[in-house]
Amino acid sequence: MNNSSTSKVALITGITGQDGSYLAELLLEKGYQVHGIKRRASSFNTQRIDHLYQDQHEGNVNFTLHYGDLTDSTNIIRIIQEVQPDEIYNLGAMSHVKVSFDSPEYVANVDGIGTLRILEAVRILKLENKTRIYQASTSELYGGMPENKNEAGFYDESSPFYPRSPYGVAKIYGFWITKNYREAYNMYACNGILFNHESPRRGETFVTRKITMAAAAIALGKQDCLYLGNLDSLRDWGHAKDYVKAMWLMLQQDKPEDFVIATGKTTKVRDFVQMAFAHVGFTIRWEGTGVDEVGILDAIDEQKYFDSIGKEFEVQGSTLPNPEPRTSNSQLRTCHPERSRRAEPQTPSVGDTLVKVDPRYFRPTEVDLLLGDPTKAKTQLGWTPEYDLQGLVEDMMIGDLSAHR
Ligand code: NDP
Ligand code: GDR
Repeated sequence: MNNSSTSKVALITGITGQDGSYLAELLLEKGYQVHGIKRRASSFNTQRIDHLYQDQHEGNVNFTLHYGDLTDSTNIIRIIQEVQPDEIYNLGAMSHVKVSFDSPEYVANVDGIGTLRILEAVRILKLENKTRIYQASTSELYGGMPENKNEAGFYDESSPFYPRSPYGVAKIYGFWITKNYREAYNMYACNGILFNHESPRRGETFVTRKITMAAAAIALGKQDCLYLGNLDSLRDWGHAKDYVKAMWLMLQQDKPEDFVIATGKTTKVRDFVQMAFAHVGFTIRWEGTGVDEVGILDAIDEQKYFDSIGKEFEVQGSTLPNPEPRTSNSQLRTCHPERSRRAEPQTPSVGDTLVKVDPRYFRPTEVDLLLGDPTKAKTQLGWTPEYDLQGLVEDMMIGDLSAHR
């Protein structure tokens, strides 16, 4: 193991995920030796970190990947023993709330007991006085229960928990076992209670990324329609690049504590949809109610459209803007699930249905509203986010449009 320099050594579980990739970049910039645990998959799963990888034969290697899994204690103990990390960031998890209803036992094992495995490994290896641990806790612990908000209407470090999914329930075990090991064994172990954070690297089935990918593809005539679940849930969305900075700051304090990381603003899914489409000059109008609600293309700002897609895109099919609404028949045709990808690119016209509700994306129990108070992180950690929601949407839209180049 090449740990010869005096730089700090970090181990990241979940390094192939959204946060793991940004955190690895941040720590490498700070001069850390970064180790990550990746899972073996039948196809490559390292797209988010490939740019960080150096050929092991070229020397000066400060980025190392190890095969492993949070369900495998012996593997976790062996890797921690080899790496002797100063800091462990436990980001590995089955992180999709809806999917956790399908695989509840697996989620308990990875997201709940996986956290215990990390803590126990550090204890077994007698690294308590050397290794600091960050646990990826979540705003899902609050469950969006209105009565548990503070007087100002936010969730903060003192708000009670009421998880509403197998994911949330597994993560609450991770939260408490981290706190318990801190108190029982005097370990430096922190929970970051992070509210939703997104980026161009966000997994494609989370709602923001699903929306920005669809808005880009629809604008370019490569997709007909976006199918969503609950349009009215409210989320406190920040940028993952800002949030990994808070993770690092939490492990640099004199004593370990838990922190809420959030923007302090909340937005409906339907408003995020409108912001994403606005980036390409499309105005969306909502019609209908419940499962029959649709988002219709109400107007097109032609200048904005061409500015955002860039002149290098070749837009085929109908020219923009097309002021003629299509017939209701053609609206139905363009929104058929099995035809959501078009053989021939065709840009949408005013009057087209671009968004539809599909109850398949509803959850058995929903978290209706999340809104966090980051005051403690801002005052105690000096954490200052750079992105607001508009900046986040722009960054994601630019990323998803450029994927079509
Ligand atoms: P992602 O889903 O993008 O990444 C999850 C990572 O965990 C991936 O690297 C994945 O590997 C890995 N992983 C999954 N199962 C296992 C396993 N059994 N053993 C080892 N590794 C595993 O999540 P994010 O980056 O968005 O989130 C990072 C962490 O923060 C997660 O714990 C998440 O629950 C938590 N969190 C996220 C928030 C957000 O808004 N993004 C908010 C609050 C908390 P692979 O690539 O092979 O699938
Ligand atoms: P969330 O994120 O459940 O908050 O968990 P997600 O983006 O999946 O859902 C946010 C809200 O949007 C609604 N929604 C849809 N969600 C998805 N995925 N797909 C849809 O089509 C859709 N339509 C509407 C959802 O019902 C929900 O209300 C994320 C994850 O990153 C967790 O790991 C993390 O802990 C929390 O954020 C904080």
